[in-house]
Amino acid sequence: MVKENTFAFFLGCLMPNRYPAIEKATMYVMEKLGYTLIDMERATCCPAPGVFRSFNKVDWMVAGARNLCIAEKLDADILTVCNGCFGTLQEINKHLKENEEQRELVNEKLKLLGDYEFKGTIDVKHIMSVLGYEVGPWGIEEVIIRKVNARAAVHYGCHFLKPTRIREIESSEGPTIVEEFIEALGVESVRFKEQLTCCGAGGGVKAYSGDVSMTIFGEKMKNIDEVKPDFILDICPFCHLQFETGQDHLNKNENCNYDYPVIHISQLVAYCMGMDQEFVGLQYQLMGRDYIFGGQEIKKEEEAL
Ligand code: 9S8
Ligand code: 9S8
Ligand code: COM
Repeated sequence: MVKENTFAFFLGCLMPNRYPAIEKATMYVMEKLGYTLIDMERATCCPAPGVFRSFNKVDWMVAGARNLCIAEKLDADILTVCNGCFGTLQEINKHLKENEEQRELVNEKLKLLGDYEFKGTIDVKHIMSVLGYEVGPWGIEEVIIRKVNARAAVHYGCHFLKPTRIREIESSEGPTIVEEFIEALGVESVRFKEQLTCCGAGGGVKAYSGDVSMTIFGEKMKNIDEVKPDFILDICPFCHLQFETGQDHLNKNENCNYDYPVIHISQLVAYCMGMDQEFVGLQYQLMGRDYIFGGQEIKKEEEAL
């Protein structure tokens, strides 16, 4: 039995190295919601699904299973805030639970790495599904102290939803989990053309060809710009990186003039729960545009659950 209301917090690579504010915001949110987060000592890259899996599926599974074993030893389900990490760990976990032959193969190789054996005792969760399905829009309303009065372009990213058969999140073609949740925070989601396509970073594309990645991203930004949102909301640090650095790239090289704040779901929720803009990392993302998050104060911090 895994520990209740406890997660082994899988950091991945990007968040701790590039976006510590997302990490801090996640810890703030989860702790305020009554969850305990445990560090996963000696965890490595998940490894990134679009990159490692494409080269060697067995090695990808072994390295991923090693991370899963760390959480198994902690008796806790894994929490990730990244689509890529979720994609890898959820898929390997499911695959090895269901497939004895592959489990034996991976366990043989795991022995070479030390005291690791995949048993299949835990689950892997993305923070968006914890917020959307377990806490729920109904539950979050009780704990927020301010609502944001703004329109967001929601970017789901690929690995959270697909492959549908493996993820089992909800409809991968018409998802509503993010929209329904952020409505409770006072955020209106504005639909835009080809909303569910890739940001252009994943699948090794950004590393292999910056140009191709920016062509895909340029289309995405054009579609977002058509609906003029107040900010872009993501649920994945890699998409986050693409939206942040990609806008600068397009401005410098393609004569664009984009300046949309990019905000991860953890940051948005932390802000609504009362975390200081400065700590949540938003003073940087918003670049002085406090008004976006001015919002209405709905209750005092002491009154929130
Ligand atoms: S780990 Fe290494 S590159 Fe990354 S952030 Fe999310 S996907 Fe998993
Ligand atoms: S979209 Fe396509 S592969 Fe991915 S999830 Fe995050 S990065 Fe952006
Ligand atoms: C994207 C991860 S979040 S990967 O580049 O597809 O591996």
